[in-house]
Amino acid sequence: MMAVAKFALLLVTLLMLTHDCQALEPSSGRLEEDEAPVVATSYELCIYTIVTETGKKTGAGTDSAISLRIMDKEGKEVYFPALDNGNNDFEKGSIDTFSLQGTCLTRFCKLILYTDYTGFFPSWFVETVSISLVIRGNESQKTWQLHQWLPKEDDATSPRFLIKDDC
Ligand SMILES: [Ca+2]
Ligand SMILES: [Ca+2]
Repeated sequence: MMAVAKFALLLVTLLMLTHDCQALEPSSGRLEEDEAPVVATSYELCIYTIVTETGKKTGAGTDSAISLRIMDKEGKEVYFPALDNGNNDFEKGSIDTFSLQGTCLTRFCKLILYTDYTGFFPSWFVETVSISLVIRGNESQKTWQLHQWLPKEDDATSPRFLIKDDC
């Protein structure tokens, strides 16, 4: 009888401990509220498809080097220097597609575009930038509506980057 009582006590203690552990981890409950994220390991690389749309205004095109940084809510980021697909990119009225490899970000929400402001009439009028990637069959896609000059038209003193933060 003594052994049975001891076993019962042990069982009750274990149940209480398990309960305490759950109470100490509120974050495990929070995750369930979000849309089930596909979490990639930090060393995993993904293929990004980046599509830029250049405006049709006079001087909208550029031969400057355009670089791109995207970030997620946690501040994880991926940087693509000097986007180049082998063509004369970022010409007036054109749509350019770049396929690049980088650290997987599942829910990117911030974009920074940079220009080195070189070439003739270097200002670029960018309409949209779309970014998509697939992690284990799940696609993340976001289009930024920009519709602005980078930098401000023919103004060499204005910032040579633009930031869109939807985080
Ligand atoms: Ca231009
Ligand atoms: Ca160009």
